[in-house]
Amino acid sequence: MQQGMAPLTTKDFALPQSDLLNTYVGPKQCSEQQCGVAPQSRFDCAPDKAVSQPECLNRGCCYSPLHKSRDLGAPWCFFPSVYPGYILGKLNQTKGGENAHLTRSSKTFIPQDIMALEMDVMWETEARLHFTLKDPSSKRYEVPIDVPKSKWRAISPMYSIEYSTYPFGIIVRRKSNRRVLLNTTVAPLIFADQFLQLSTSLPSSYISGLGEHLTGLNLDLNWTKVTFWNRDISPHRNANLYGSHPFYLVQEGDGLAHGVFLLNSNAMDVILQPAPALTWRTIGGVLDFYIFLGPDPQSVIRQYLDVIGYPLMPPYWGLGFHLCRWGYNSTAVTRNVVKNMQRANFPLDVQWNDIDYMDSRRDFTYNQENFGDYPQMVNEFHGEGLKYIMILDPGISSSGPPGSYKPFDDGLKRGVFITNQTGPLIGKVWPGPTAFPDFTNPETQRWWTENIKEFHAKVAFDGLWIDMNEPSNFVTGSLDGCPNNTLENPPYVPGVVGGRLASSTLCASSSQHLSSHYNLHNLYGLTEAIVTHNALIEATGKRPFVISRSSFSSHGRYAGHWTGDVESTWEQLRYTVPAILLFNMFGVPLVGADICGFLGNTSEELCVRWMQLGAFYPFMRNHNDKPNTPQEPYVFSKKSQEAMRNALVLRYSLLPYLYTLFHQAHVRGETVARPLFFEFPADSNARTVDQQFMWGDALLISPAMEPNVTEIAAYFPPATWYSFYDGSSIVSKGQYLLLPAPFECINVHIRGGHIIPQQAASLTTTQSRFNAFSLTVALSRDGAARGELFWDDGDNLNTFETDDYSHILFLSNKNMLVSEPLKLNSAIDGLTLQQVRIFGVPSPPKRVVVNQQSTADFSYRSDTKVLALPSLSLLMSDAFEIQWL
Ligand code: MIG
Repeated sequence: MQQGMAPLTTKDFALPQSDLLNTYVGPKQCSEQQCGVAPQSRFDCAPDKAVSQPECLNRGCCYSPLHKSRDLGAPWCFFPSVYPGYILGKLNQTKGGENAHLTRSSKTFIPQDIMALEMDVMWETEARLHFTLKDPSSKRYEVPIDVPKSKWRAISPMYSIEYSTYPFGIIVRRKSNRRVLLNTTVAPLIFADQFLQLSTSLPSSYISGLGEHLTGLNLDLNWTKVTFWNRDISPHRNANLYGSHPFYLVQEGDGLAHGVFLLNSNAMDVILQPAPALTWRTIGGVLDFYIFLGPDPQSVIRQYLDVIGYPLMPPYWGLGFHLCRWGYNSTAVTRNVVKNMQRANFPLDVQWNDIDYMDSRRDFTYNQENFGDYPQMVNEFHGEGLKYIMILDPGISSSGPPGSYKPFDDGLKRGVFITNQTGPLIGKVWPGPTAFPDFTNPETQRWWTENIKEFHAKVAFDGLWIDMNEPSNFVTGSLDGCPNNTLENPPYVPGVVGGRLASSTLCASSSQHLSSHYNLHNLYGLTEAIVTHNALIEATGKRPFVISRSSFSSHGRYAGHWTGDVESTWEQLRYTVPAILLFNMFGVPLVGADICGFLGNTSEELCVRWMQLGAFYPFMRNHNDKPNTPQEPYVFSKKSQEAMRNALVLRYSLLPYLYTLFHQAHVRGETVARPLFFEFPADSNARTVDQQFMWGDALLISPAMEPNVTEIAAYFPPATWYSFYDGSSIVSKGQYLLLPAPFECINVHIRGGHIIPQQAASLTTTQSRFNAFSLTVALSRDGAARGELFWDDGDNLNTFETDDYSHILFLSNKNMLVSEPLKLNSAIDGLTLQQVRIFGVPSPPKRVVVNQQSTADFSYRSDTKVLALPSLSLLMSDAFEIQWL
């Protein structure tokens, strides 16, 4: 089909002049036929309020009540199949694609329709299509993140585009199979000042994304409303949670996938319906859509990250175990925690403190009573090879007498806070009355950086934990409430918890440097993360490590995330798997949930199972709420401690592999923890699996997440899999298997064809980074495998960008394993390879040859078919060759 120029004949009819009336369209225009829409395909014509039949007809819509229980959620008042909308003007060819004007002659039922729009369609790359709809006559707010620009249109795009002239619509197909990926003709485009809506059909019902919400990996299309408005609320179903990622990925059903991103930070709803179809409904900004054609899931993510940015490279220590709780209320208690961990032989890299360290809960202070020797404590931790992180909240105490708290006095003078009509908006958080830094203001950025540097000069923290940055507020809007205006009370309020935009946060109409809080609210956490990331670089000169509760698209370039206040329940444990996978899809691979749960008391069994799963969270932290019984690993029975220690030791042994995965995420836009369907996109059984997951392309993790289980059913996509513990193999055609789920360990399998670099565990990564390496080689059916190691000094800035790293390939084929150092630097000097395990060696070798020399130092087990070389001493920096004959 001709690119971009082929109108749809069915929809392409001219509007009669007599219909160009600037009024509502009366019911007479809705013929019976136009209202004959199946319930699942109805698009809501009354999203703003409940309407009666006459009101509905007066909107020019169809009214037809439905059986309540059968069609629960389907609208009774819905758009007819043709509803007056925008007319597409002449398409002009541009360098990057095409451009046109859209006009409408009749108004909708929403106030302030924008009657003329400009559409820009940019064929940015072969796989990425970008289109915007804007108001050409007045500049509207746009999300201030850097996105790539392409000058020329892609020469052989994977997509073709068709337009419907009236009512305007756009149809995007996958050229290879003509599949319709996007079809906005299914419902009218509405573009009013505070109500922008676009609907599309979906080519399948397997849709993932649209975070942050408590959902499975696949979203429920049964009339679900997904609301974006960053909010401090413990993870609940159907609630807008801490972050916003208006991006989805669709598995098309035959292994192909595509993604759609709406770059818009306003309060928003997305409506999912069983047609299958979806409606984007935002209350500000512009419509700025990207479509990524993959064609496989991982490529879709890379293409999304090409737009929002690839994830940062975390420091090596950041992948170790982190321990925290609210209520470590003195240095003595905090030191004791570390001592107890060490005494019980639990690896621990990073000790944390919550707001307990602060003086009157104010940022950039510490209380002399219980934290008098705070700086010394942190130095001691450093002396033991540990790192240290503490919390910062954005709210700055505003109620002390002038001269008593410099961050506020200075900030006030410098105008760094979000304002209302009278001055800084004052809300209430932990320290009492607080002002809120406006991180979009360059002066605030300088002020925040100076405060971080000054505090760092006293307390040498290594990373920062930024909480409460939705931003959270204990009062609605401000201590003085909020004014009554259209930003506080827009004509349409998305389905936010609390029913008001200001609920649990700031007044929407408060002002920030770049725009109103109404527009910028969802960016508060992101902008704080960016500034904090930059400030840490200035303070430490090292790779920054920031964990933030609130986030928005592109967050992963600057920081990681934890999933907030999860309850210590089995159900919440299970939900953390899709949560971690979704954040990997959002480009935030540095993500974890509070191990053992945050809210409420944990139980010993839950905590053990959570530690086992948590050992496979890319970011691994145990954190607990203040009133709860303790849940540090050392408080439990010997048996449980043993199980937790096993999990920690396993994770630490896998850190070279995990670190390499983070490198691949950083340079290639990959995911670290990923759903099974990313690796097996054509396997229909894998589509919905979200109680198991993979690390990279090689490890399959199958956690036990129910009480009292001794077995679990785990899915094995078609491949050869080996138990990571003993190398026994499973050849799967794509089937569920019952696995023993002993209390002592988590099920982990390695996929045939892969090689995992490992290193013996120690109590910190400071030590373990010097231990001997080992390799686990899992041969494919045809006896081949490959793997790689990225290695560098672990916390210097930009080691990849400045070429200061080592990169080694491991290849196995035809009874031979070789290493190929592609690049070496001093970080790998002196490190040795001590052990190699080769899984899937069919028969006992007669001879094993290491670098041309026969060795007798090997073992072979005929039951598991594992060949082991237990005591090599090869330099990692030297190419080696191991043969078994
Ligand atoms: O209003 O700093 O999600 O991890 O322990 C609660 C105290 C504030 C919420 C965080 C939680 C943290 C807690 N914070």
